[in-house]
Amino acid sequence: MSIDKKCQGCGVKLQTSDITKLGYVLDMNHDLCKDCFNLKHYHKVKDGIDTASMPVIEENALVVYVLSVNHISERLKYRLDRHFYGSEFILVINHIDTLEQSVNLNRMIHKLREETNRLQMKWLDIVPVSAKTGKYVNELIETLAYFQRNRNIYLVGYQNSGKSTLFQKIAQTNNIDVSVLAGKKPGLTQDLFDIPFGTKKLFDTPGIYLEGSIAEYYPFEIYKDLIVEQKIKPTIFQLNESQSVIIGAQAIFSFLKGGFKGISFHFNKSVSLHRTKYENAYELFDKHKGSLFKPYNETHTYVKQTFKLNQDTKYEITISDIGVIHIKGDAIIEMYYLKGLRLTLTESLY
Ligand SMILES: Nc1nc2c(ncn2[C@@H]2O[C@H](COP(=O)(O)OP(=O)(O)OP(=O)(O)O)[C@@H](O)[C@H]2O)c(=O)[nH]1
Ligand SMILES: [Mg+2]
Repeated sequence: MSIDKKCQGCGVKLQTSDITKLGYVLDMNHDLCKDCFNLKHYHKVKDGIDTASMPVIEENALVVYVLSVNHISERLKYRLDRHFYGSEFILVINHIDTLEQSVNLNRMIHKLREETNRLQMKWLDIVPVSAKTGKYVNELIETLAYFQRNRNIYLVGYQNSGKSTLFQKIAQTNNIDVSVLAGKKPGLTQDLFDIPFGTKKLFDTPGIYLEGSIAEYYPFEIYKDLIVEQKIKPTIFQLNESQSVIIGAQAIFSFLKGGFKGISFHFNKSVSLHRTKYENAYELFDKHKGSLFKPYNETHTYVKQTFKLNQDTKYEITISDIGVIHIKGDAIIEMYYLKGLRLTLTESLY
């Protein structure tokens, strides 16, 4: 007789037959699969991303859409508010501890509200939090309790948005022990986890795959230092037309037209920012890729795109989960970046 047993770290079904497949354990007495064991005890993560889509949840739930500020430009990719039949929705903006002190959260929420009103998206509330530091988590718990109305609550969102970290924090606040693991590998959680909450339950769910993540290009040991997870002190370059900034080996930003501007780059310290003349940029990059401009992989290819930015609008160029560039129009810019890497140009929310 075989007994189904789930890994307590990620929720995958445990198995003893194939070491190369998910859920492997030496014997069924173990509670963590091989991957979660390595993560928990050695901070080692297996490469490769699970491309899961929407989690399956019951009808008439209270859905908490956990959106990291790292993914804020992707907020409308899926209309989650239409996806889960009969449910109501709360929007949680996570990772706010990574934003600069000067960011006005109220203004950001106001802009999000305006946008969602325009699109007739119905959020019961929009709550900013830091799952990591616990900031505003008590306020969120109060909001959830207020809107729960005898329903199960589900934390839903992109991979790496911080659902499991938030789940742990809420559990901890209520003195409940949970085993689910959190970490920088996108797609860590593989199945539902639950704790009692109010009259019913709170569920953590597997994240929704967001393509073009930096984790698709490098092994964990490299991409873990590129993903934004701590407060970023932006670098502001005063650029003239025809100047470029080489961003690690991931991208080249070129300011083609627009006079003289202060342009801010929000990247981890581990990503080098190298300013140069546009006419030299590509040659310089080719010459020093792999040495000055890292991490470089010779199998990677790049694409080039030009954008026209309108006057009186502040823009945000988001390069996957590694950083953002803020620039005011009007301007013409060129972006050269890893083919397939997620790159978005949106109006800035802050
Ligand atoms: N700075 C910061 N980091 C956070 C915050 N919340 C989560 N993280 C980090 O983000 C990474 C991903 O967190 P998880 O909680 O595993 O994300 P998830 O949404 O459960 O991811 P999947 O299970 O893959 O869907 C981890 O390294 C966390 O430490 C936050 O509020 N601030
Ligand atoms: Mg998770």
